[in-house]
Amino acid sequence: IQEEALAKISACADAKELNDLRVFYLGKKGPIQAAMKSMKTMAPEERKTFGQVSNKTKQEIGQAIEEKKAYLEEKALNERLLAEDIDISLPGNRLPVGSVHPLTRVKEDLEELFLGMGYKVAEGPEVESDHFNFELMNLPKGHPARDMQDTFYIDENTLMRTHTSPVQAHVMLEAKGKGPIKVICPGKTYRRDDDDATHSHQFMQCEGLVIDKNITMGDLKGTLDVFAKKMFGEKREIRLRPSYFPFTEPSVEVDISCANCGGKGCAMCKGTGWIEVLGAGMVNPHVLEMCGFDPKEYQGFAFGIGLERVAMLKYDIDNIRDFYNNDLRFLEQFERKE
Ligand code: FA5
Repeated sequence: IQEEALAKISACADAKELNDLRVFYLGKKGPIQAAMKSMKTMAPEERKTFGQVSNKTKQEIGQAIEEKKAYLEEKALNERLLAEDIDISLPGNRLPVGSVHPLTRVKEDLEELFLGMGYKVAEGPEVESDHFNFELMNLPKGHPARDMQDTFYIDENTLMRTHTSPVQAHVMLEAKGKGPIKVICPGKTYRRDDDDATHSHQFMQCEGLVIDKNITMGDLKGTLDVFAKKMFGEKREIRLRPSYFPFTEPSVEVDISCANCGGKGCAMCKGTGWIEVLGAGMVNPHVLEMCGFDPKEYQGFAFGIGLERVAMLKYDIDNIRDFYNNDLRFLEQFERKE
């Protein structure tokens, strides 16, 4: 039996076959067990020897099976490792990588530009109080200029901020009447405007605020000039139009020549050749006062840039909705910055 078993174990080539052999030779219905049953009728001496031989046979077959099992397992592992061999010199598969959203890109470009001019970046809440969004901006309840910014109200005193200007008030109050202040505040803003090619009910602005002694309109104009040249290149023109904002006096609206039609007039610029990108002005002395600054000692200028408008000019995009539709064909055009 042992010879036959060992020969079969040695010839066996896979784990299942080996297990069948184990069950056959070492199991209850196997030939060894059958032989051991005949021990009952043997003389005691003979039974002893027979028992010893049987046990030894069982043990040796068991051991041969274990050894073969270990050998087969190792063989299988080696074969698998060989099959999975990785050639590290082969070129890798390129994983799809997203691109930076054009609005994020414009925001980062603005941050880089103004950080380079010594500004800090400040943030404020998108859900804002009426007090900060309007009252501290010189727009008390019932002020007609509130109509300029159609508002999503949450309750009587809480709203979705309509501009980034309330961050000005947060920064000034934190400074407790002590200048200088030089900050930009980029972020999301919300208005109940009808969506069209250049208006969205949710858009982004970047506020700028400078407070110091002896700040003039010349400083504002110089700063906007640097902004326009760095963002759009030397060729793009800007124009300042007198305007009105309750929080600045005097106030201006700043337009940049339309990239789409080169100033001739098209649908994007509504035939004017110019696109309004920001509002600005000298901080109204009343705002300075309400936010803890003495207007006799300090002056300041502020501006509020519409980020979508900047991105549209920069990348020749003719519909503001493209920023918010998440169409990959649009987004893929903006490759990742190195
Ligand atoms: C303001 O929001 C002022 N807070 C800006 C300001 C700041 C003036 C500091 C003076 C001093 P205005 O409502 O004009 O101003 O908006 C500023 C810019 O936001 C606009 O020039 C435009 O580029 C952008 N904008 C306004 N409404 C929308 C809209 N619905 N969709 C897209 N962009 C918009």
